[in-house]
Amino acid sequence: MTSTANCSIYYVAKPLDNDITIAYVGLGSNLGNRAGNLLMAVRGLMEASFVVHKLSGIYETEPVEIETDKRFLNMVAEIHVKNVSPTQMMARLLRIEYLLGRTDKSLKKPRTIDLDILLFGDVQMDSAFLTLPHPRLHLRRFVLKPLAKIAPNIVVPGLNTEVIDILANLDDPSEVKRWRPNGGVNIDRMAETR
Ligand code: PH2
Ligand code: MG
Ligand code: MG
Repeated sequence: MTSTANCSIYYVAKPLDNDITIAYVGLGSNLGNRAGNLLMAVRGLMEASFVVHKLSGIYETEPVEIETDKRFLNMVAEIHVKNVSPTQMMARLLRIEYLLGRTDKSLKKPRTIDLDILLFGDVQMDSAFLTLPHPRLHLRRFVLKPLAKIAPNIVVPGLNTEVIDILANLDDPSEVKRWRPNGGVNIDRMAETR
């Protein structure tokens, strides 16, 4: 048996990467193969060198403030970002939207895929191109419910309130239900997921 009694301590904690920012992206689709579009967007995020750290479950949601009666599938991703500014990140998201066939950017139209930065660390900014945190994040159940599953205790900059508390006091009556493939017929076979 080897003795370790006289060994010096060589475990040195790896220094934290200070240049990593945790961002949250909202994904939404209400046109075509909605679940396929969400997952192709996740793939697009990874191909664009974003580290997808967590994904919420997928929710089927009633359209809010938009001229369509087609229900959305929405989800939220936690992304670890390194050496990319919020504006650069948004540009990459727009490219993914475009590659997935979103050519009509009219605000009130159905969309194959919509990718919005909800939070980018504690950045607060307001430019013509991008507002952070997302200006309607705190009003929307279809964002807050999935976000609260993966980041309940994140404090939203500017509001200084945790996501879970914003959700608890929300008065958006729109329906947001967990969506499962195939109507959830094989739910008993699926692991408990977010
Ligand atoms: N996106 C909008 C407007 N309304 N409603 C739901 N349920 N889901 C969305 O993703 C959504 C919306 C603007 O981007
Ligand atoms: Mg949007
Ligand atoms: Mg958008």
